[in-house]
Amino acid sequence: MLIRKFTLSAAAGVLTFVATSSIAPPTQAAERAAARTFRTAPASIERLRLATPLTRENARSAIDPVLLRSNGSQQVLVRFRSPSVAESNVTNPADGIMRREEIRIEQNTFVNRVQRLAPGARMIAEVQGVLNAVVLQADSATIRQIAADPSVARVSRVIDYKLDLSETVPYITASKLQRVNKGRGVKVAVLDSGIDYTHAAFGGLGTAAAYAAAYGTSTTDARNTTRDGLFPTARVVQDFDFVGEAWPNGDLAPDPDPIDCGPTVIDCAGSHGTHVADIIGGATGVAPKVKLYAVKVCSAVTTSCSGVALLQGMEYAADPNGDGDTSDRVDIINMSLGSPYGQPFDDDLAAAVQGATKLGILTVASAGNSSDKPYVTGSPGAAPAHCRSPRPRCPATSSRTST
Ligand SMILES: [Ca+2]
Ligand SMILES: [Ca+2]
Ligand SMILES: [Ca+2]
Repeated sequence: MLIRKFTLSAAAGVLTFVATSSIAPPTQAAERAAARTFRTAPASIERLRLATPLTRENARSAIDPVLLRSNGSQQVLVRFRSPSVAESNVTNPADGIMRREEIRIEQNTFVNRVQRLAPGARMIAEVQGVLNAVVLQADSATIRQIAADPSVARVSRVIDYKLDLSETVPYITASKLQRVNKGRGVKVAVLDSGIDYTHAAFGGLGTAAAYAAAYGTSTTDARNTTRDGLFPTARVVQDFDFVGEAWPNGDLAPDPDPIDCGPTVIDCAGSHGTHVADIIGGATGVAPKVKLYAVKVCSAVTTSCSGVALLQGMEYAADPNGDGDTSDRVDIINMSLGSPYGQPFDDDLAAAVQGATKLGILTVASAGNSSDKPYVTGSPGAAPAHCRSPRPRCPATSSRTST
């Protein structure tokens, strides 16, 4: 048997519902495509359309025009003409430290000048490394004077950003479903790099101390091989680690704790599974009431996923307690991963997807992450799984859906 290596998809939101029963003849498909009404972008994006195109030149005005129309005290970001540490092309750490101190002196001198013009102005933040800039709290009446300082390149608004999921849920029309059921009663196995079940998005404490208690402080820490009395939790209810922390640089080393290897751990490439699980069933996810099964099948130190562990993980999802009775199977298996160019007839994981579908499990897998080239879907997303009707958990339609 050829054991493929599967790779975590870069964009967890690019998914294909694998379960299909038939492919419509080309003529019908073409007619449906011609009649399809495409959704418009979310309203918040429509509102962002510009009356005139944004160009490099008109984007570089010295003062953000919105600030000139503002009143009262404002937070403004002031960028300077002199280069940041990053822009200074320093070649050793000592020069970088020296350049940072030069910039800091320049910034403090500038702030002193501003406070002589506007005594109420104060500095909120300063950066020298990635950008040479300070953030000021200043009265809008003084903005032109601030921008006139010879060291200043630009004065602009401080823009706050928001989590992408806040618009994703309504855009994929999941909001309508959430009004009916937020996934309550649905079991979803996330076959990935594990889940950080101590994360606040899953009802955990969300502290570094809680994570360290569950994972430890290095990939060789024994705490990432044991449940330590910290698992299961209310949201992440079942789990298994089919990989361990060393593979592919060492042997597969299964253990009962699939906690994801997070960024606080040295030499760690994890977190993908936690990210995917948050999209699915985190506090602000698509279906925040689902029960998550954390099935670790991907490496903690690379982006590879073990073909062996994936098959074992699918088997686990179909019969979590291993007693041969699949009535305890999950409802959905999510695999945000794939192998480029895989085809259903020569891929064992695709065959396993078909088997899981016959057991009544809907499998969701990534597709379209390999750019615009032939066979872009890859495997197991290309699996021609059949859903036997009338199984209550089978999709009602027979269409393949890419989102
Ligand atoms: Ca542990
Ligand atoms: Ca483990
Ligand atoms: Ca069972």
